[in-house]
Amino acid sequence: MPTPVPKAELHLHIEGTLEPELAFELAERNGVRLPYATVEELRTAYSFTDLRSFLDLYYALMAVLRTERDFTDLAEAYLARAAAQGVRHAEIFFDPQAHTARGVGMDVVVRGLSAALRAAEDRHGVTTRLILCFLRDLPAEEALRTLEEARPYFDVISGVGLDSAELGNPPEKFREVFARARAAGLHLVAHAGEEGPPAYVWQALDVLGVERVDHGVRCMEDEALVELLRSERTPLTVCPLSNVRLRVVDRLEDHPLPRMLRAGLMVTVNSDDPAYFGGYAEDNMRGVRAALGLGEEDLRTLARNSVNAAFIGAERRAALL
Ligand code: ES4
Ligand code: ZN
Repeated sequence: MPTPVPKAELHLHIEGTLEPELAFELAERNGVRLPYATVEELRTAYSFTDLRSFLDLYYALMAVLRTERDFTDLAEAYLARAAAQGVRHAEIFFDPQAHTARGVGMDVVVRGLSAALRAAEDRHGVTTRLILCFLRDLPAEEALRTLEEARPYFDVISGVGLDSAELGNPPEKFREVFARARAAGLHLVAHAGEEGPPAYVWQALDVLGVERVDHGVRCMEDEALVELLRSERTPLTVCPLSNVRLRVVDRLEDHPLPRMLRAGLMVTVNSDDPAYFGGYAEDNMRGVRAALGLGEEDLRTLARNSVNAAFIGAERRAALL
């Protein structure tokens, strides 16, 4: 691969970095039986047609993640790949409810992940943040309980987000939990406008008070919303390969990214669940360059936006720009 452009990754689910090879290795180590005979058979299953079929496999495979070491190995494998793709700073989502529901403790998840994150700066020159995501298809009370369970770890958790099945689970459902996270000094982001309508993006901004919108591509259906996002310079963490795999767009060639850039939106390019969607950060950059005819100037803008939208201090920002 030619030298990738230095950038920040701001939309990455650590559980979505589980490659079939590591899934088998962890299954064996933990005595978990996977309903697939070979790595190839599992790799074949990593192809779906919508968010629901993706999420079904994504949650099922988490059964192999049991110990602190498993979470450390998962994050370490991701950080090595990310560094090789020019990622200099990574803000990493995790889904604690998908683990605590299986009897794996918050302590195991957070301590396992943060061990890998702590080592990443020395090992790879990659700085990191950890963002706790609430599963929006579960009741708001469970999100509140999860936030309280995570409170002892707020020193290593930078923010909260909102993910999983969007339709029928609008941001306003999580008004109280986001207010509480804000009061604790955490950063706020939310998935909105991926499969959900522009109204969900409005709610994420107005009701939850998010600083960035994850995906947000459907904002393009609402002129007033585009104008607000543009004038406020609200970052949108767009995930092109994910949008193709989950049929948010039919083909990469149809992706609204160039229109979003021309509209003056602060867009960034990210990988979402790279083990499942066919590529890591630079693969997404190369994909949009090839399919959408973006030039060097656009690619520099996307990389610069990612650094400017990161939850980092002035000194690290200056070092990355
Ligand atoms: C996700 Cl692509 C996507 N959308 C919503 N929730 C998610 N969790 C992991 N990947
Ligand atoms: Zn996502």
